[in-house]
Amino acid sequence: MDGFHLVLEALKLNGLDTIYGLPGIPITDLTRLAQRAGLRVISFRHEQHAGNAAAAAGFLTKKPGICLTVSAPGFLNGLTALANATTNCFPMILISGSSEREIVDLQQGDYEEMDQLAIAKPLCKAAFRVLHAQDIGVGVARAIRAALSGRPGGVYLDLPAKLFPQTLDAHVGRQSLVQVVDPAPAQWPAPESVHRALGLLRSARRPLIILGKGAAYAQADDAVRALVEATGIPYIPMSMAKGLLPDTHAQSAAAARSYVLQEADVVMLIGARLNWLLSHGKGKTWGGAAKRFIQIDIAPTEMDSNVAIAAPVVGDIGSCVAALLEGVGADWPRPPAEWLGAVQERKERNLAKMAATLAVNPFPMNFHSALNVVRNVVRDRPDITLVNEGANTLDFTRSIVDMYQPRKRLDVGTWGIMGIGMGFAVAAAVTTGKPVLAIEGDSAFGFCGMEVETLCRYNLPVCVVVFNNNGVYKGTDKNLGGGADVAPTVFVKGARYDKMMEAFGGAGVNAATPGELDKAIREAIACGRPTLINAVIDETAGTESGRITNLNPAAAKK
Ligand code: ADP
Ligand code: TZD
Repeated sequence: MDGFHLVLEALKLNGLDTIYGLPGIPITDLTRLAQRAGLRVISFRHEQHAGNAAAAAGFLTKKPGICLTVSAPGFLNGLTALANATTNCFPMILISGSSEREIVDLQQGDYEEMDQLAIAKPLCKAAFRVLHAQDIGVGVARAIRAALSGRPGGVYLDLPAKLFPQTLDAHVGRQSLVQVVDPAPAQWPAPESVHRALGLLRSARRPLIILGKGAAYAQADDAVRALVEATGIPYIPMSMAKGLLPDTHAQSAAAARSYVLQEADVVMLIGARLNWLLSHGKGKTWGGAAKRFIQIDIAPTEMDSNVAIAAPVVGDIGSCVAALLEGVGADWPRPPAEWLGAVQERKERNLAKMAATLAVNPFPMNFHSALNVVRNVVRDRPDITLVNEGANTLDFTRSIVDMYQPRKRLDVGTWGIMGIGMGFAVAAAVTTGKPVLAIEGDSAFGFCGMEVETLCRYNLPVCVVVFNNNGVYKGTDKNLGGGADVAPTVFVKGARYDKMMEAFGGAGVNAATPGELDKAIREAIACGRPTLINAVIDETAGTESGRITNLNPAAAKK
């Protein structure tokens, strides 16, 4: 048994049956042999998108997604995805071939020479190198455990070219493989931490629950819902936790988000960090007043990272929520009626405002009129996965399009990274076998657009909608120097992104009205053929940086 087969058998033994990658020296044969061994190999046009697919597959399945690349440049292309996965707490393993250790370490100039292990280390949870065939089983096992246990994240596995032709007696080889037992063991919270949290929650006058993508990842959907419902506490979902409970749930306070963040006195975070997306738990967003926080998280060091956490509950979300539920029981007091009434009033007012905005039908379309179509499609097909990136396209989609099922929304996540769209869409289609709708800003799409060929090659049921407003944020900026070049944020006007999909045999549609957009999306979903819809959006619509204009240094502003 040679190194190639040992790697593949180690993956298979652990139920890892799909490789997202891009072939070349020294892993070309690994991709071929993988297909022969019955693994699914999804080959991309650029490693970053293969890596993004692996990361999304990890989030969706709770098994590490596998990305396979060649050495140095391919490895570096995959590294952005590995770092992004780690930042988002998605489990993935980047496996890269590497060149001769002896030559790399003496810097003698090998083909694609690079000390990949050293470079990967600070950007992921763990990094391993296997030098001997008999260690492949252990290497893969360690990578799986590192990716899945505790806070999930990215792992790098370095496989030098010399490893693959090494052979072991087949029997010895098979015995060297490790089937990982319980890679993400349940971590029960300490009873006193549960007691402390319940005491604080009970004392609240204006309690709030925030669900994060950690809660979505944990796949403890029924328990999370039961806890929310048993306490009667209003909740808001972070972006990728949308649909964990249906966005139309009576207790959702998403439409009154600013109000509840400002007014709440006790906030229970379930799998959400107090990072920039929650204004670090302080300041104006939080009403300027100190809140008392309960935080449920598997990472003990997450506590107090921004503000004091009054009641940390450390453990996996399934176990923590189950323990809290037990303490809540059937006679838990409803939150004060005054609080629930105030939240409800704000919510109704904002929903009415939104309905009025969505009812306007301007020409050209704006974000709202186009997204009203998407909103209705997802309402009718709640099982589709919605992938979303851009600035305005992201922010408006998040607030306008309701989600109804867990883990059906994938987006730019913790970094706000552009270019995840096509990789995430491929992973969603491959892992769910259901249609995918990717709502993409025209700039965002440009980071990964070549992967439409991948969609066509594997005939994946992905409908990409490019919100084309002729530029980054919008298409109306002027060159401040007055020269002939367009402004840095402006693209070719009136571009036809739909033609890109047609070039590879998929369907391309240009949609200028909500009616055309609705028809095109529904047809794409019904027939399951890769489709790209160029949605023509008013180039004056949108604001700079979408909702995070405040993070944009003012110096460059006109
Ligand atoms: P969001 O962006 O939705 O606010 P974050 O990515 O900031 O969410 O936070 C996710 C949190 O969930 C991380 O702190 C991570 O440690 C935690 N987490 C991930 N998986 C689990 C799990 N199974 N159990 C408990 N906590 C988890
Ligand atoms: N590069 C990377 C990898 N990630 C980024 N987030 C950016 C650059 C900066 N950036 C944003 O934060 S949003 C965005 C960029 C380039 C694109 C916004 O334009 P869009 O969306 O066309 O995708 P809207 O809807 O027109 O705003």
